[in-house]
Amino acid sequence: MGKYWFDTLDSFFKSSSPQEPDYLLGDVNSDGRISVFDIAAFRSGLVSGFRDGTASKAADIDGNGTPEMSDLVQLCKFLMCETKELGK
Ligand SMILES: [Ca+2]
Ligand SMILES: [Ca+2]
Repeated sequence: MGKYWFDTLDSFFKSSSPQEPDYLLGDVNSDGRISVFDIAAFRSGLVSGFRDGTASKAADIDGNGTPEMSDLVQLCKFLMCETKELGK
């Protein structure tokens, strides 16, 4: 394939790829992974407010728009391997 097709396909895949969220669901402290530290960050977020909008979105496990106790319970269950996926 020539450069034309490469450019055409390249722009096609770039334009059609779904928009990646700028946060990882459950990664409340934004360190790139889901761990027990996120539970601590979640608890302090519930008590005194989340650090920023990204932390708040990462904490909203069930996606209902509000990080709340039920989201924290889901995160705890995920970390204890009681559930395999978050947000399902
Ligand atoms: Ca984390
Ligand atoms: Ca929620």
